[in-house]
Amino acid sequence: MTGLFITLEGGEGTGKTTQIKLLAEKLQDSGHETVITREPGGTDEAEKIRELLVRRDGGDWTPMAEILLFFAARNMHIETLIKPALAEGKIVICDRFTDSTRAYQSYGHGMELDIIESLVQLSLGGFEPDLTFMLDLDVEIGLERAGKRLSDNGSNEDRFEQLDTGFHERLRQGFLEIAQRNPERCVIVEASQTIEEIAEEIERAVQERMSNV
Ligand code: T5A
Repeated sequence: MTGLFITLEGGEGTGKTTQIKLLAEKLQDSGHETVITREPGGTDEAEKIRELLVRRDGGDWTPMAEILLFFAARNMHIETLIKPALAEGKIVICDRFTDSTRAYQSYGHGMELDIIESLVQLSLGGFEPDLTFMLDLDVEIGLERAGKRLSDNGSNEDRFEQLDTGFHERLRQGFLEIAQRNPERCVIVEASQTIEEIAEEIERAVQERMSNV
């Protein structure tokens, strides 16, 4: 028996974390063993790499060093957490995955997409999610929501949100293009709907996917 690997993707404040919790609750209520995880991070080792990425202490990684850190964390994450959980038939729901590297590091920061695709092959053996939800939202609304979430939670992560609107518009476009190129895996979700409407849409798509497996 093999499980199902679901990822939620999108720009800042699009509601990924909110929806992951709701989806996991629904799946657990209907008897599915579910694992929630996130990137960068998800395992002890990968969370240490997350620390390196989110807090620069005044220094900076070169773009290539940054990408290699994301893939080092991802390799640990899939080998020690994601694949073993899937092998036990669990549903793994991950907050961001390789599509975030494609969107942020390539569409946002300009790294060649071919380099990222080579690293997917080299470090992950081409491993991809079974199902990806791309939460699409107006950039200004997303940044406003993300800002509110940070001030409510008192987060001390400071690295990623501080980029200009043009960067976030490129990200949004990037996620949409990735979804259009991978229609068998990706579902675009209009994230300006209410939390409940989005949750229903996601749950329906997951049920449909499970009934087709
Ligand atoms: N990164 C990551 C890369 O550059 N490359 C990579 O390869 C990877 C994996 C990680 C950062 O790392 C970068 C991208 C990121 O900058 P993170 O910790 O994952 O950051 O944080 P974000 O994903 O950026 O978290 P966000 O702040 O964007 O939040 P979410 O999870 O999208 O949104 P959520 O659910 O926390 O909601 C935000 C607020 O909006 C409200 C919520 O209640 C909350 O207050 N909200 C809604 N309000 C109205 N209507 C709705 N439908 C709502 N849904 C949620």
